[in-house]
Amino acid sequence: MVSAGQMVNRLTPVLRRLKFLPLVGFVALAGCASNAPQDTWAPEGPNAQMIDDLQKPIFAVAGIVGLIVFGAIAFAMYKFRDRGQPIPEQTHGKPVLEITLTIIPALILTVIGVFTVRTVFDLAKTSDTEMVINVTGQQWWWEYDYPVQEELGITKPIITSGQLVFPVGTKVMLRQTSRDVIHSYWIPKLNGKRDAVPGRVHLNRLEADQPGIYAGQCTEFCGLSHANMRMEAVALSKEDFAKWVDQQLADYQAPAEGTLAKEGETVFLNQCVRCHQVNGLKRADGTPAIAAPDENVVSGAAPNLSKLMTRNTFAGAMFDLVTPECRADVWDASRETFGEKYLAGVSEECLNQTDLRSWLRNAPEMKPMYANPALLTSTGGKYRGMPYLALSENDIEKLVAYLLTLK
Ligand code: HEC
Ligand SMILES: [Cu+2]
Repeated sequence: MVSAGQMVNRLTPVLRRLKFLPLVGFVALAGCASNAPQDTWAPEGPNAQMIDDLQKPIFAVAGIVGLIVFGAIAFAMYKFRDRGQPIPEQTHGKPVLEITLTIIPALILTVIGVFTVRTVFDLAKTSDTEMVINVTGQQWWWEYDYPVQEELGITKPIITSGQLVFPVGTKVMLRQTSRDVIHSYWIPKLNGKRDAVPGRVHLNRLEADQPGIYAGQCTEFCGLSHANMRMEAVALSKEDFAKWVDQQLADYQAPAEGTLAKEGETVFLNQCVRCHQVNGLKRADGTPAIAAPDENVVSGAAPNLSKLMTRNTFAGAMFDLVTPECRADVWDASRETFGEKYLAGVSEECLNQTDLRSWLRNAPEMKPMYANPALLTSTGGKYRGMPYLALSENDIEKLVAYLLTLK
């Protein structure tokens, strides 16, 4: 008979080894989250579907093989465990068994390989492209520029950031590159990931079946704020997309004289235009205000703010430009009303004043940009991201009023 005390003594080392089990449990439970916007197992477009159709069977095959292998190991460990018996007779060579165990995996891998290569080629297809968007990554936000495509109503180039807007049921080809280090573009519900590499253009196909906002984030470690480099792909119905294009191409509306927004425009001209472009904005002397971010920023670019208030996130889709209630309203909208709500843009009531003001007050505090401030000097005084500008609260007030007019 074993006493309870001896039992505990025998079990303790075993239990000690199992202390990570709760962690495994938590990780497993995390897989059950219902609100998982970046779920790779829930495709919502043909490319993601192709990947899903490939990965599910492979996962099953790998799972079965894994179970057989682990089962065989566990069985052998138990059956032949050390009980003080002498070392068994040593043998060498079992050709039939060895050849069989080589042929079976080779056959499995060949079948998987055929399907994989086929999918790789299908995913790489670009000959049937219906629309092109250039995607440029930089620390730590994405820029989207739409070259002229008359058949889509894009009669002038459109430049935006953070949210990639495109029509549903359209084969969109992203032409990806980077202005600094390697980033990677991934909207899990729409396609696999593809790196954005400086000096190269990588093609990536995106297509969504339904209107909606599809989330993603940079998937190649790219520095301090890598985790804050997000993206959102916004799919609109074809009619709504046409409206979005008109919205983006609409002329600049200067704020009326004597308004707070007009004063904000002056602050903007003094403080912001050296980095940020607002198409159509003119200086007091009537000359166009052209931004020259390359002199101030490491990547050589800053987001184009012409239609800032038509997006609903900012700074690499990290912060909401609208209040949580207004954003929930857009996200939860049924497929029919989604486009209408998205196109409405940011109203004064919906503006997330708190985050936008904090951003203008001290952007690097909101989004880490320098692990070590000395780096600012070593990069020749150029900024990586938006700098601290020591603006007065008064100027921030005016700027917010002005930014609200940019739609
Ligand atoms: C030295 C260049 C520089 C100056 C000057 C500057 N910014 Fe920025 N700004 C940036 C960069 C770079 C980003 C992108 C940062 C990121 O997302 O990490 C940015 C981001 C922003 C964003 C978010 C845009 C988006 O779509 O994500 C807003 C809004 C903004 N700046 C407003 C302003 C205003 C207003 C001023 C003037 C008071 C100003 N900035 C001055 C470089 C600058
Ligand atoms: Cu990145």
